[in-house]
Amino acid sequence: MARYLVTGGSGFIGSNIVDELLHRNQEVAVLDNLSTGRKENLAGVRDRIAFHEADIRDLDKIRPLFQNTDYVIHLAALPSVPRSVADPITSNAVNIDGTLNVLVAARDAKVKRVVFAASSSAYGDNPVLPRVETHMPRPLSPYALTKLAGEYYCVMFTRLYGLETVALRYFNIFGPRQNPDSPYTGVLSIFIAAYLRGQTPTIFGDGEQSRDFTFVSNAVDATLRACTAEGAVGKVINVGTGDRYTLNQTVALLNKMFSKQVTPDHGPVRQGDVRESHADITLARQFLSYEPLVRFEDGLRRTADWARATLR
Ligand code: UD2
Repeated sequence: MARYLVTGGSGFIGSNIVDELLHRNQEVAVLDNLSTGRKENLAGVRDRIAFHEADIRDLDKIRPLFQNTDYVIHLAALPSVPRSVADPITSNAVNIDGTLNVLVAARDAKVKRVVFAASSSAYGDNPVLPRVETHMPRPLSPYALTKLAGEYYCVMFTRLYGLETVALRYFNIFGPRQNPDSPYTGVLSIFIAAYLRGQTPTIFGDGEQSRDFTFVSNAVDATLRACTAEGAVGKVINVGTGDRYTLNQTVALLNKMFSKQVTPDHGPVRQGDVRESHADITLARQFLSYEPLVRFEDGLRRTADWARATLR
């Protein structure tokens, strides 16, 4: 049994990782300030984990939590491109300063490895598709830049201090527990909630922007593999599916799934928005033996089932 510390473990991706770790009989501690994470996400496992309410911006407070830890899965962050455009200073403080604190605490506690949730947004408007990790990053938003800085810190900590790190560039993760009621959540959770509540979704732009929407269980699997995979240390690795869908295609799928004929409203293109996104997952296959097991349409169905059972 190994001991895992999951920062951001109350969040959407974090709580899914915690569930899987417990399923694998691992020991789990969660560090979360509950700013975007929710206690309900851990309600079913609360008595099986150690929960620490703390903010990664507070190094003195988080330091002791890293003692006797084998693996740190660092997900705590302020996600969202538009949030970062509205308030770049807070996104910077949490995502960059906070990540630096996590790395310092992990280094000093001599943890075996840190796996960092990086983001596909790092590629920005680089015109080449699919995205390969060697492509030049061209961040378009403060959020993208903060996630890229986090990766650079990870790679640097491996070189400078010998702390094992792996940075995973998650590509638009979606699935159960992605909160549709936050304005800064992922588009699919917003759209599914709109279908269920009889509301009209809004597409920002013409709907021809594309994403490599990745069901959360694929990201969970890749992340746990990254904790122990030999050869992944010091690397930046895409975690996606290798497929891409436009928002218009997504709406067509949802219309079919819900047997509706919804015509979305359209609004202006979001500032800092990426136009196309599509992962090359060769490195993940090579270094993590990763294979996306749940494809987009299946993931969409599972997410809709969850939303149906959960949402009001
Ligand atoms: C970025 C990253 C993603 C992750 C995420 C965290 C890219 C390509 N992806 O997601 O990997 O790090 O940030 O926040 O940068 N939209 C609508 N209507 C809505 C909501 C969104 O049309 O009601 C559009 C939005 O303008 C965008 C697309 O849907 O073109 C996806 O938006 P999102 O917020 O789900 O995720 P995105 O791509 O900013």
